[in-house]
Amino acid sequence: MAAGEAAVAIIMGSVSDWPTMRHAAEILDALGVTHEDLIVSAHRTPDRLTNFAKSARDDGYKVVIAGAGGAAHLPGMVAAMTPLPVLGVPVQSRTLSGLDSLLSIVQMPGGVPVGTLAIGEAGAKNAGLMAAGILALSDEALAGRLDAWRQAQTDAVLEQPPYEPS
Ligand code: RP5
Repeated sequence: MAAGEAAVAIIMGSVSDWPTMRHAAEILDALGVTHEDLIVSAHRTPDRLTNFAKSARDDGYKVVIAGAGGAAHLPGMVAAMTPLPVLGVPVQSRTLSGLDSLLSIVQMPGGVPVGTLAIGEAGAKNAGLMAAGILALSDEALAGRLDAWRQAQTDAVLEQPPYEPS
């Protein structure tokens, strides 16, 4: 997707983050929200990070979802260089199960916000939903699709566990 066509940028520190971050992409697809998915590493591709973050608003993005694991500086560094809302997803790391990612992302200094979600798949999914919620504030059709998605989720909850015939 060319710059200017996607409402949401989903960026991640490594291709190894995609199995987590694809859950954000899937929610946005289900809600009809355009997104572009990019690998942008704070440590391995710092110039790519700077170029992305400094031009993100002019490129037409409205929300950035940033996922990273371990020493997860990506969401905070992007937030330092763009006024767009940045939603951070702590990716579950092998060594510390994502607690390192969570603390790296959530403990921003006052003045540079990153909206931090839960560790892993749930966080990525909720980042997609939150991005859609932000966009829905100025998009009635999307607000309707989001309401329908939530209603379907509610309708899918059983009132009782399914008993096995004995
Ligand atoms: C972080 O380091 C990435 O966000 C990823 O979660 C983690 C491991 O990256 P790889 O070594 O798998 O590329 O920068």
